[in-house]
Amino acid sequence: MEESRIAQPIGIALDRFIKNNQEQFQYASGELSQLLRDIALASKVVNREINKAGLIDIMGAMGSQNSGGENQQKLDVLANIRFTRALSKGGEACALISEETESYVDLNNDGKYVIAIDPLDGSSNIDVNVSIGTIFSIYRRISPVGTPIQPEDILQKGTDQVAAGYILYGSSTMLVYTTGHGVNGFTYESTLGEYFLSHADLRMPPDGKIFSINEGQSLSFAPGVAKYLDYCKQNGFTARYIGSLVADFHRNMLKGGIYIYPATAKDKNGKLRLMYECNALAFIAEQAGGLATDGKNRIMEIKPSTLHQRVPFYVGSRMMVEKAGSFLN
Ligand code: P6P
Repeated sequence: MEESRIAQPIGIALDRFIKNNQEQFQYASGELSQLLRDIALASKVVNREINKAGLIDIMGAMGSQNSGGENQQKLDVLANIRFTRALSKGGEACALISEETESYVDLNNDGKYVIAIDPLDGSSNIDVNVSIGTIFSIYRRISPVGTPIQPEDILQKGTDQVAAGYILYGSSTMLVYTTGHGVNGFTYESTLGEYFLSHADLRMPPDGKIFSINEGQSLSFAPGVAKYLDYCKQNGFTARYIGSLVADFHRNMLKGGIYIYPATAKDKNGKLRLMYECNALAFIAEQAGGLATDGKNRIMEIKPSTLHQRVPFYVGSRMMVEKAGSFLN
């Protein structure tokens, strides 16, 4: 059944849009507004720091590593601080799962929501001025409000998400999110410090001719992946790989396409993280008519076993993801 999508005029401010739609949110509506407001606020601060990165000493590596052993960029750490602080002050979140912290962060036992976030994905692109992004998922806690966080609050399946989104710090900065009633995109107007609806009820083209994959690792791809790439080339598809997941995903969302990060010799389960990268983009893709799998299974059906679990990731236009799967299985 087509869920109700309240049409909103292009140009409406994010706050007003959230208020106009909050009765669609199946839980206490004001809380979602507060959570999204907290995330939007933090993104405005991160956006400002990204835009002046070349002018102040926040480029380059920290000299430390994150939970996955990846070198942290200075802006990774800054972004993590900004989002953690905004969500902590907001009071709605009880726990935060972040790529930048080994365990989850206990925020507030009275909070009703768990946030999973990649504060700044693709941050190695910062120094070369390539688009980067923030990716987030919002879950409802399972254990009683007011009690300590439990493991079941943290390791929830993607189908349990109540909202998800990304911020793309690109030629313009955009916030794109869903609460399960379609996908809407907002463009940031920095002189006003506000996001405005620019892409109402986004729909991912059911098919496409763009494939995004790092073929530098193709020698270690499974045969089915190699065969699918041959199929793309034999049919004259275009290769586009920015090296920044949110940017590649957003382009495929608008133009149609598939993004693939498969298992490789280096990353036996792929490189991308289920909890704070794949689930959020899978939710958005499906809400826009697309599809996300690990090559075989629907991403959002995967039961997480660890916080920083990696999964192979095939996401984009439904017919392309299905076609890729037909070569793999
Ligand atoms: P590779 C960035 O580190 C990231 O997580 C995604 O944003 C991007 O698509 C991918 O990894 C790039 O990885 O191995 O192709 O450099």
